[in-house]
Amino acid sequence: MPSALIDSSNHIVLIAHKNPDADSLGSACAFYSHLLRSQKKITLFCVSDELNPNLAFLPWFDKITDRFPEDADLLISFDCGSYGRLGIEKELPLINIDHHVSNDFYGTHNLVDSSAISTTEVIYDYFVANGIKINGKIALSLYAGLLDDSKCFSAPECSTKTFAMAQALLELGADHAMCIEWLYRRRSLASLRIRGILLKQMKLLSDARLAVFEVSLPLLEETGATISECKRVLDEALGMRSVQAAIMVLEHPQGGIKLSLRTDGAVDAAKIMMSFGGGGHVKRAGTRIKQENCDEFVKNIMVMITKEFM
Ligand SMILES: [Mn+2]
Repeated sequence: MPSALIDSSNHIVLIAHKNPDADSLGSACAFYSHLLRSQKKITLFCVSDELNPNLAFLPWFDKITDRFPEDADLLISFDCGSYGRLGIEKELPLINIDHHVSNDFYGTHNLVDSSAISTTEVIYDYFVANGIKINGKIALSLYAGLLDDSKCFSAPECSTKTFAMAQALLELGADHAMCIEWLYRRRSLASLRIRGILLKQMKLLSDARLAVFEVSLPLLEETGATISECKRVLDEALGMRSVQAAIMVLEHPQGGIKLSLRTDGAVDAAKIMMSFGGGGHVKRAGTRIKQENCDEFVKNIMVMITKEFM
């Protein structure tokens, strides 16, 4: 059991994935609060040096570091479907806590539940099962991940369990208004500008079943939008009645391209992205292609998606 590994370690590093979202960071922050009660050294680590400022309301946000400690003896990763998403390579025991269907069980121990709507749900279940007390900071962190991964409780996967967990966390001190304000209401000028441009440039293919967005590097620079701000239009496109899949081809500032795919579930996004080195969930998945000329890749992916419509 993971608890034996935790008990026998001295310095635990909690890892959120590259460019972390509210689920990954919320999970790590919740676990940080929990482990602070032990007499161990705990480090909250993320390889990305620039974190989304909309996540700054999470407890311990200012404790997150991109410097990996030398005396670490245990790693715990949160919301990372594959080892590559951690952005580090260390020969240390690892507990992998996640909910991605594409998770490849890279940990020494794997606490993976692909039926969970968020990684924070996996952690909530673990805390409840082990009688671990959930304080206000933990409740807020877990709620943030639940709210974000359920798309503000609008995802069709929301179940009675989702709402029961939400109720329990609110009763334990999670602040709903604060999460909504930071995760949904606060938007930058750049994010509104890019939204307008991308919706205007959206292409519809295959009888308007596939929506395609292209984001060039100059467009990113000119608007100042972040990658996650760009990706919001994917869900909006899926709101169109004819659209079953929406894809974004984004020129990555560090070279190559980033592909993000959202589907209504009829097309398995994780399966498609896994065949191009990525991963994710049935309805949302992505991959990063680092080579320079990616046109052939993109063409193949489009063909694969359209084939799934048959
Ligand atoms: Mn997640």
